[in-house]
Amino acid sequence: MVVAGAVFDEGRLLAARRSAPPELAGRWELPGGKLEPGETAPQALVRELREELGVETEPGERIPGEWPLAPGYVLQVWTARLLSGEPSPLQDHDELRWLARHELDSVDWLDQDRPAVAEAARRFPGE
Ligand code: 523
Repeated sequence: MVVAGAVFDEGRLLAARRSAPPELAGRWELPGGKLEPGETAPQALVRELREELGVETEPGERIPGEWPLAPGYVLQVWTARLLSGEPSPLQDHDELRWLARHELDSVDWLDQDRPAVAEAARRFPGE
């Protein structure tokens, strides 16, 4: 399983542009990664966001749905709140953007992330 985070801060959602592998490079995703043995999805999410972006986060609720990836993998998404740190593209990404609700269509999301982003859009804080 792969877990990704819908990270919200100040009413915006964090989008990350992949730098690898070549077939995904340049497309945007909700950041995250594969579960390691023994991890729960929220634990994996906190670890991946720390490794990839250098931030501490608190997982919130799971966004309903499960989206197929490569054979044997599915994508699940959890909301997450930024606790500390300023996200920077340390690993796997070459650009980050904070998107307001009306800007969600301004980046080229990975196909499999689109339905998750649409669901996440319904969870903008204060809306
Ligand atoms: N996706 C994906 N969307 C999305 C993520 C976080 C991942 O489609 N929001 C896909 C991309 C890869 C696979 O899931 O095909 C694994 O994601 P990756 O490479 O971010 O996971 P890692 O960092 O755990 O992978 P390894 O480098 O292999 O450990």
